[in-house]
Amino acid sequence: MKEVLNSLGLSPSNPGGFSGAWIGSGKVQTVVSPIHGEALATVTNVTPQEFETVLAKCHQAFASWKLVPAPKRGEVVKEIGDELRRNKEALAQLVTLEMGKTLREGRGEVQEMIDICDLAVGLSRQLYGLTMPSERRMHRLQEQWHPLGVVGVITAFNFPVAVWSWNTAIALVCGDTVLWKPSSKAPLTAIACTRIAEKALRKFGFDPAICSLVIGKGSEIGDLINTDPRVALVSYTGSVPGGRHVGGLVQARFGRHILELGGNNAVIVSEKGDLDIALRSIYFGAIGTSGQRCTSTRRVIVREAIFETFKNRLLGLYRKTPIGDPREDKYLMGPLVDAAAVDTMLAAIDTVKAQGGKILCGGERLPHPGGCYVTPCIVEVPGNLPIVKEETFAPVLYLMPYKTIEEAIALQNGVPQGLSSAIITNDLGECELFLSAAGSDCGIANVNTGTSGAEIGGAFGGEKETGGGRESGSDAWKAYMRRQTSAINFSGQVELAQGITLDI
Ligand code: UN1
Repeated sequence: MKEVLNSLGLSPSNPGGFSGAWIGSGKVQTVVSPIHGEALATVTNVTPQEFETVLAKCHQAFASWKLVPAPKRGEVVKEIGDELRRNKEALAQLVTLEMGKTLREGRGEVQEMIDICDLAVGLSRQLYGLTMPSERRMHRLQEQWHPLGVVGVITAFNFPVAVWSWNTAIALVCGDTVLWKPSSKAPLTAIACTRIAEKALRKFGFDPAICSLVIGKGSEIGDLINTDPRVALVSYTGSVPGGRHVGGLVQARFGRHILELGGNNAVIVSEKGDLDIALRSIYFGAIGTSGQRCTSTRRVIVREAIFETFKNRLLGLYRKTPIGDPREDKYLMGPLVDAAAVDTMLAAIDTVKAQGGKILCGGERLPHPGGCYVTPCIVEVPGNLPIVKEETFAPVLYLMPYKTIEEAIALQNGVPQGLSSAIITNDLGECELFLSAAGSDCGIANVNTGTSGAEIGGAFGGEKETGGGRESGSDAWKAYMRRQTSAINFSGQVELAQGITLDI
């Protein structure tokens, strides 16, 4: 444990603020691992005054960073990616220690960071604007993309490093500076990443405040970000109530936001699909990260004719789920992030029972000194019961039958969230219907693969209560830049648009 912390530049006690220098004199927080309840290190939160210092520096750094040619900014991101490659194993281990996902998933998360850096490096030479034909003679109409400003990145515990990297790698090549407020449940990984970014920025002689950090409570430090007009864009990943709060504050000052909130992701299993593919995708989707991904599979909608067969095979897998220390390869499921998460899961199970759900397996707290372990749970439900419409951030999977594909799609869409969805089918008609305007209403709609594990190349995010924001690949970068439309007249005369004449 010590070696991992040391190799990433962490000490037994760490300041939680950075903007070129490390500061922090607020509340001292002890970070405890959900694996065994042992203390990992302490972090000193920033005070509101220190927040002001950090934001002022981060904002000041924008003035020169925005003038650096984008491909040069890309070189810094390339260096961050290389540094992540060198530290992949240590960082994955720290992620596992701090929030409890399995090491194989921790490695996957760091890989996701490396991948987005590669994407952003390429993007740094492709921040294209368009030219359009002007309606006027000898005029040119064009749009170009300029850096936006400080991007406030507020992240959740479940992907403590990847979500920062999706935002940061893109924001940096776009010429923005980044102010990161990580989850208070995962501050050590945030310090480790900030050190990596600091090293890369210093290597190229840039102001390290370009990647700043503030660790503190959402209600205090988070709200300072949300309300400050110097923060041009707030990218928030978290719960629906959290997003409603952040979105309201940012909107009230006409700031921009990217909201990536809760999911309630379903897989439709058709009798025309491959059952083995269905089982593997759903099993990983539901128990991966102990059901704590926003893309976790929460509902399975199974064709009536195969319901019993599918249910029994899934139960077989669930009952032998190896649960234990996520650092050991033999375990597929580690702990939940903390004791409160266990309580929330157990409360949801009580509620679904009261609402008519039938517990088929799991849903128990596992006795463990200091760790937060549970057994993954499957509940049979007749449809979207009230509790099923809520996102319970835990390994609880609701199983429901359907008769027609239209009914299955209506069930899939019949929740307030709209992040991820999938269908398992080899029927072309079903597949196309699911992907059509009459199909899934989610930001992600997959065929013959599960709801989680989105690749960074696509834009990531969802609709309805998921918040509508998009991060990561495709053209998501446009949200991190300022679009400017220009009409350039080289005719030597004045010609008004829309055919208006001016007789003077
Ligand atoms: C999240 O849970 O906030 O698609 C992000 C996935 C990962 C990212 C999840 N690539 O499951």
